Amino acid sequence: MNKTAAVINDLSGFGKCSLCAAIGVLSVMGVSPCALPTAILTNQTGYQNHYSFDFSGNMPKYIEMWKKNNASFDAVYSGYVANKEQVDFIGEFIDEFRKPSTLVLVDPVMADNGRLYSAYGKDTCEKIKELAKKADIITPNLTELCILADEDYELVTSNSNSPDYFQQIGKIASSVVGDSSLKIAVTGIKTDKFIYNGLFERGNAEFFKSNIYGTSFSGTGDIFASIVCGGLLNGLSASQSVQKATAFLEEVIADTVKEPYTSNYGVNYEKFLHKLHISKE
Ligand code: PXL
Repeated sequence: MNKTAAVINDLSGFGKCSLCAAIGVLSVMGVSPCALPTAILTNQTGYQNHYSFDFSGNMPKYIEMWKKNNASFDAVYSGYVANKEQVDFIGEFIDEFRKPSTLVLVDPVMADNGRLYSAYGKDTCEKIKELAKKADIITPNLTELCILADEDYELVTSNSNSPDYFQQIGKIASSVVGDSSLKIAVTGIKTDKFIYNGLFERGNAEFFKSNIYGTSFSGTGDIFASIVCGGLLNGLSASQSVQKATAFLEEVIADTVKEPYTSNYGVNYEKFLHKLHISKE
């Protein structure tokens, strides 16, 4: 039987992100996603016009009904929240459904390119910092890592071409790990020449290089986190999973920029999804 992942994230009509990305990626990797929406949006919030239906009022029913139905998950994977109370809810959900073998992946969605997303305030970020401590692995972008570590993103990235940049980011990641066993997969570490994803695990740092294509795209963080989740549930190491996600996104982005594109619409990943297929035969 397929492994199952409870995916707590929003459902956006446009943006190729969140639940849309997670459902496609996990399914092709042989993992059954069980969707718990945090909000239903016409499109992700980067678009100038969007409408968000906050799903908070319905979320407790999921814990109640899923428990009554004896639901059980191999992973709990959370992402975008519509308000700070939902962060408490996710913590509760993890407490209710976590078994010793459960993978808890928290994607601490908050911000990108140095800017908070429009639905996020400081108090939500403070709660997400606490939620991250419950995870086995988190998948922040560099902006989110800086928020988790109380570091100034502008200051950190102003050092991006110095020889000690990667060491500096390693130290920032270590400050978030503290003496826990948390793993951190960080996306979007940019230098003049390349963009890297990093993996920080048990005091080790590894970096995975990609070419730069000039723009960031909606949904790539969600595709990344979903591949890492699927990889880990398929028995890949964190390093193998991050490598797989990095290589996949590099190919997808290289293809996306061959045609007219918009950052808000997201990437041409659908035609590449088959490459993530993991056969269980
Ligand atoms: O991919 C991050 C994300 C997820 N969900 C919504 C968003 C964003 C980023 O803007 O707006 C609704």
